Amino acid sequence: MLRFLTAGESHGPALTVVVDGLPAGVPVSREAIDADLRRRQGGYGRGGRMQIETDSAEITAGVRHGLTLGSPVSLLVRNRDHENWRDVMSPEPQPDAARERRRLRYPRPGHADLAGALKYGTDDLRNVLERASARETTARVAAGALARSLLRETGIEVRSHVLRIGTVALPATVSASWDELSRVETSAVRCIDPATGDAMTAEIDRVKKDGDSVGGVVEVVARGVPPGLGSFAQWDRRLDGRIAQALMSIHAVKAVALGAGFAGGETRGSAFHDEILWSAGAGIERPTNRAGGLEGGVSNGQEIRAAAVVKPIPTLLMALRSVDLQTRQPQSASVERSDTCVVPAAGVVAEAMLALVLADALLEKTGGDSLSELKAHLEATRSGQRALAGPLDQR
Ligand code: EPS
Repeated sequence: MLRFLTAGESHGPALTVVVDGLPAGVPVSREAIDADLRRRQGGYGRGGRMQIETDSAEITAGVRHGLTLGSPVSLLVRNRDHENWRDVMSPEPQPDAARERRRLRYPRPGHADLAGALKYGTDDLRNVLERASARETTARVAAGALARSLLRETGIEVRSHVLRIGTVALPATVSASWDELSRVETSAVRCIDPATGDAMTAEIDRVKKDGDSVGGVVEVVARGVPPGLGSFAQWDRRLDGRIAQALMSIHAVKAVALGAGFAGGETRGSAFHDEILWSAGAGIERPTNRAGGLEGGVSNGQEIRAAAVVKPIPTLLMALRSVDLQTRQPQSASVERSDTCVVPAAGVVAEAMLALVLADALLEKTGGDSLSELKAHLEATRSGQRALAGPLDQR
């Protein structure tokens, strides 16, 4: 229902995203998009590039007087750094010197360099890494801000926080409450606990001093999600699978867990599943949420909770062993200016991806060409659900 495509190279002129399928009447503000772009640029451990960029989205289609028209929305974020790469990244033919100046021949273990070179049959890794770069997530966050705006209109909100950076983690028993999650906006590492946050920044400092990089784990949480999004009727309609794919598609993500995730493999059923209670005043209630708001591939009305493991980024000052693709001789991997840790930023990207998946699933459930039509359909759904499972006085 809601589709988006991004385009753009890391040091090219701009990133572009086209979002198709938003109903008419959704509020869109450049300030709100830019606020999310700013959050993605932040986080302790970023490198020099973020000092150059001040990401800001130009709205080039699909919005009139602050509201979507129902037509595709197109956003453009210019790369300021492109000024320094004009000839290297020029779409026009250039003298060989421009290509040679920033040619990369020594693939970085863990990056797309080698797999991309073999895929496209090139020994100039620049042609691969420019698009494989996590710079692309800028466009996803811009698209996510549109999805978030639609969701906000229906009472659905998405937040994220950092569970772990390297060896420093929140205790596994801590489940961040919705209010605690709002605190992370003032934390350099987007951690709910200031002491753990300080230990995380110290970990990043240590790693940076060694010329190394460090990964971590983020959790993304959505509340206000109505029951019944997604479907168990077909494998590819399951909301759990769609969320996992969206999060796994984020650069550097190596594992995704929904709710208690991997603990499900080591816990008995009686201690794992979330019991179903009912009271006249509150209707159906769930005392726990180990399922992460998803049962049978369908949202169950609880908070949706998903965690993603972000590997350490592959560009290391302390370069790993690699091979010169031209001479086949051993060679240390290429070193580009880079970040030490992108885990806090990955949380903001995860929010965008979750918002896009939820907006898609919501539109699938409600339909509606305009926001008011969507809201009316959603209210009819909610009222049916209250009659089935809500408090007695709402039947
Ligand atoms: C990235 C390398 C670095 C990061 C970049 C991702 O960029 P540069 O090569 O220009 O220093 O800063 O991330 C971003 C530009 C961004 O906006 O997040 C890479 O190779 O993946």
